[in-house]
Amino acid sequence: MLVNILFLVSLALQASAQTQTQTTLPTTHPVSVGREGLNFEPNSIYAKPGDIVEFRFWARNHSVVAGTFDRACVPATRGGFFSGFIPTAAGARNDTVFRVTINSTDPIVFYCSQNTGSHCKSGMVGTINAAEARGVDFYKALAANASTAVSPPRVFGGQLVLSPPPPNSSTTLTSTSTASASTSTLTATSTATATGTASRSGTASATATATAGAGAKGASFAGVVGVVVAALVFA
Ligand SMILES: *[C@@H]1O[C@H](CO)[C@@H](O)[C@H](O)[C@H]1NC(C)=O
Ligand SMILES: *[C@@H]1O[C@H](CO)[C@@H](O)[C@H](O)[C@H]1NC(C)=O
Ligand SMILES: *[C@@H]1O[C@H](CO)[C@@H](O)[C@H](O)[C@H]1NC(C)=O
Ligand SMILES: *[C@@H]1O[C@H](CO)[C@@H](O)[C@H](O)[C@H]1NC(C)=O
Ligand SMILES: *[C@@H]1O[C@H](CO)[C@@H](O)[C@H](O)[C@H]1NC(C)=O
Ligand SMILES: [Cu+2]
Repeated sequence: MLVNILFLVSLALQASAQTQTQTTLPTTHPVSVGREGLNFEPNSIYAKPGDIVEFRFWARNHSVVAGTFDRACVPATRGGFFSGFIPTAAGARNDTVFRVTINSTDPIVFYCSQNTGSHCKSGMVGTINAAEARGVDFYKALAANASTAVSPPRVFGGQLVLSPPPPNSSTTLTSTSTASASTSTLTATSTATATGTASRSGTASATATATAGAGAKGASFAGVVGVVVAALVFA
């Protein structure tokens, strides 16, 4: 097993004058749909209000629907979202992504409603802000008992946006980190992107940590310095 570690240090400087008591920049959470079989990756997402969960569709013909813990593979009766079906050529990622804005920290479950191949029943499900005890494995077990998956009549609850993948995205990793300035009156966010290219096939993962320490109480804020260390491990 070959292990390569890439350290990437970046400085993020943000200067702003704040008049509100709290500011938090939104983060986008990418989710691959059907990239490696019938699953969402990641399938357990934690997002704060204002963040965006961006579903990126790979080969076959998948969808994403918000459901409930009450009835697996059936759409939520309040709120929710449905991307519609996004048929995609083999080995490709569709240029169209589906973006859902997160409005609260309430748990959300979602599934793929493709019945050709029983995607939901096969475990093509995920959660956002779910508790561990009632999380993706819990929903997966419920879904395994569902007979068919239900699609809402039309796309709603998010935006289909044209967002082509970068070249050779199959070997590109992106990690996003969030840093907070630790004062009682202020929160700031710095975002860093780490990109690595795998030199051989295998699984790869990236982690990033960020720290920030700056800030002033009251009405003005000088800046935030974020130091990001990303490690890419190729197996
Ligand atoms: C994708 O799946 C949906 C639902 O099963 C179906 O209505 C649609 O025709 C499929 N599209 C293609 C191109 O296969
Ligand atoms: C992307 O999805 C659209 C449907 O939203 C479909 O018409 C198109 O053929 C797909 N593109 C690729 C490259 O698969
Ligand atoms: C699935 O169905 C079986 C048989 O009806 C039942 O014993 C089991 O408890 C169910 N599992 C879940 C997670 O609902
Ligand atoms: C958040 O609110 C927007 C605007 O009303 C809505 O389109 C979106 O579907 C909501 N997000 C969720 C996860 O329900
Ligand atoms: C992507 O990488 C492969 C080798 O891994 C190379 O042959 C191909 O030309 C690259 N494509 C682009 C668009 O850079
Ligand atoms: Cu699917």
